Amino acid sequence: MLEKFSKWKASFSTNEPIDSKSVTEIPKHVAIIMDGNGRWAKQKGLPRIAGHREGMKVINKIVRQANNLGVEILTLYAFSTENWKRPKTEVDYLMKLPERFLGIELPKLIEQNVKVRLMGSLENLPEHTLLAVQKAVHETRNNTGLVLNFALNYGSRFEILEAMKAIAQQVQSGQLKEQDINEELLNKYLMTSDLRDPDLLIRTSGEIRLSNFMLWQLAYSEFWFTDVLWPDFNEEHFADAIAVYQKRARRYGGI
Ligand code: V0D
Repeated sequence: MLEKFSKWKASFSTNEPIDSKSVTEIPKHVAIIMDGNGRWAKQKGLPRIAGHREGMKVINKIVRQANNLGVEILTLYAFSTENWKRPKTEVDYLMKLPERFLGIELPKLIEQNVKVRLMGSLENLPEHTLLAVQKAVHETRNNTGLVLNFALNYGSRFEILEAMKAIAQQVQSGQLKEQDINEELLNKYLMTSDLRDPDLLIRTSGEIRLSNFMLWQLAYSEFWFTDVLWPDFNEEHFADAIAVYQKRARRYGGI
């Protein structure tokens, strides 16, 4: 029934109603747009790839801290469907980063009981990148700690369109009725079907936009923006974001 999406979906949506009590709690799902790597390099007179390399080093610090704080899911926006438009040399370098990162970090992630997960279309990735990420997913599949969800070649509109097409097919073949289409059903067709929605979105580098990231899933999330560039982002900034999240009243379109 959902075979087209079997590579993304593992089980039904676990989104649960959230009430005001969760305000003082640690956000269960934190999503981060890791922006500003190119700008960081430019400011230092270095090539853009130097910024990407430095940005990669920040990930393990934040993973460790998120895991220690009791965050359940950390989603990192690593490469968007739009990033293919960048110069080939930069794209080629970026595609080597998953292997480089995992070569160093996979044993440490396993040690920390982290479960690696991916969202995005993996079809267009180079073979070497695909093999590295699939190995990480496989070797951490039984881990029960932090879920580390890499958004790789991910675009939210593409994700929603693919879900719409799959639902349309089901309706056309008579397996679904129009009346069956609701939020819960759409959730099941998204690449996040086995994840709750993010509680907190962090974007670094001063840009105040979503850039096609998790448009559906961020409908009720708290947003936290900082001018800090991703390579300069550290545990203290992450703690600041969580503290702000904890102070904000969360209201769901009403009282
Ligand atoms: C560059 C800052 C880790 C953002 C971080 C291919 C831009 C460093 C990964 C990674 C990138 C992805 C999947 C995975 C393990 C690691 C990564 C890309 C870029 C895009 F399973 N860092 N990183 N992927 N950068």
